[in-house]
Amino acid sequence: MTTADRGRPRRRLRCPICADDFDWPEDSAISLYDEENSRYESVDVSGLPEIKRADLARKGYRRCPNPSADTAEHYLPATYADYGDPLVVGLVGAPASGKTHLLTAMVRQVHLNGLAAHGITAAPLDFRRHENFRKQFIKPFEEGGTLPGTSTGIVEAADILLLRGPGGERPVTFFDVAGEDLENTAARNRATRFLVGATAVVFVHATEDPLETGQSAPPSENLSFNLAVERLRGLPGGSGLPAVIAVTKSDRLRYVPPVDRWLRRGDERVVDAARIRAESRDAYAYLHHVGAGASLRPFEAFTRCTLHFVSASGGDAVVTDPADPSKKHFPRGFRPTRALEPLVSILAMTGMITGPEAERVGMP
Ligand SMILES: Nc1nc2c(ncn2[C@@H]2O[C@H](COP(=O)(O)OP(=O)(O)OP(=O)(O)O)[C@@H](O)[C@H]2O)c(=O)[nH]1
Ligand SMILES: [Mg+2]
Ligand SMILES: [Zn+2]
Repeated sequence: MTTADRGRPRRRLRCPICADDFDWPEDSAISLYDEENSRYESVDVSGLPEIKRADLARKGYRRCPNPSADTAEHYLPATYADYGDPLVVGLVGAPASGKTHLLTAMVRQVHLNGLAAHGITAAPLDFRRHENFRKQFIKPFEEGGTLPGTSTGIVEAADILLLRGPGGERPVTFFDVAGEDLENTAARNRATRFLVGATAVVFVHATEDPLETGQSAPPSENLSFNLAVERLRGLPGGSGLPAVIAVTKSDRLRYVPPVDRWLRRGDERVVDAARIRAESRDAYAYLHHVGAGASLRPFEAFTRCTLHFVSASGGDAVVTDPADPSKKHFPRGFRPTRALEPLVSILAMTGMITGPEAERVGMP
């Protein structure tokens, strides 16, 4: 806790992990993670000088009180309540649609200062979580390997960052669960609880590989989108949630107009509402044309929604070892294209990027 925080009214927050609302505790106990014994230890920092207390808080955690007592013990960064309203961004899409690769490309680029053109800088807010994300996802991806499918039953956030920009300083939590969980209709499936606390959603639709023969037509239903849309719309203010549809694996369409034009633009340096509307119109037409109208549900359901052509890897993965077809790598390395654009639209729609253009993003 920093000096500025003391004496201010208790803050009510929603935990991104269990989705419970609670008053952020004002006491000066924080938990530090003991790597050696793999456990959190509570430390009373009240007797320490301010500078040391702030330093420990930045590295420390707070156990979520989880008033509903419905989730296993979990911790949030001790400074989670020190900033503006938290953003919670969830990815939704079918199994193998490309959620994990897209999130990895996005988070990596954010850390490489990819949002600088929009006046936004990033730092990990949860150092342990980010280190884990880096080791498990960013590093193997940079080395050209494909990432494994996400295990079912994940309830924890993938990464928690702190973004600083014209719209203030806000924590951003990303959720990436298994597509199989997102298609599960069991009401008590905990892995999709993040939807209750989500403040923005990235719906991920994968383009079909035009080179693969004998492939079935795209399904006329998108179960993961449907379930998430219905659930989100049932929440108070749900239809006002900013949403984006990321048409990923667009590298497969790199010679197909008008996708080729969008991909060639690379990362954008300014937010231009008319340009985003034009890309959304093209992506809408593409999905409609290939019979993937079911993937357009979020566009109909949410008042602010943009569509983007993206590629996390820049190309298709190939089998490394014919004896083990599950092992694949990207032969041309890892070249994300426009992977940040869905996040930029979300940041514009949530007020992290400010100005008249940002205010018009995703408006009908
Ligand atoms: N061509 C191409 N292939 C991609 C891209 N992103 C992912 N893939 C391929 O799609 C496969 C599935 O991607 P994942 O990111 O694991 O998909 P997911 O949606 O996280 O899947 P689950 O975790 O099972 O729900 C990967 O193994 C890659 O081979 C992309 O941008 N372009
Ligand atoms: Mg995954
Ligand atoms: Zn919680």
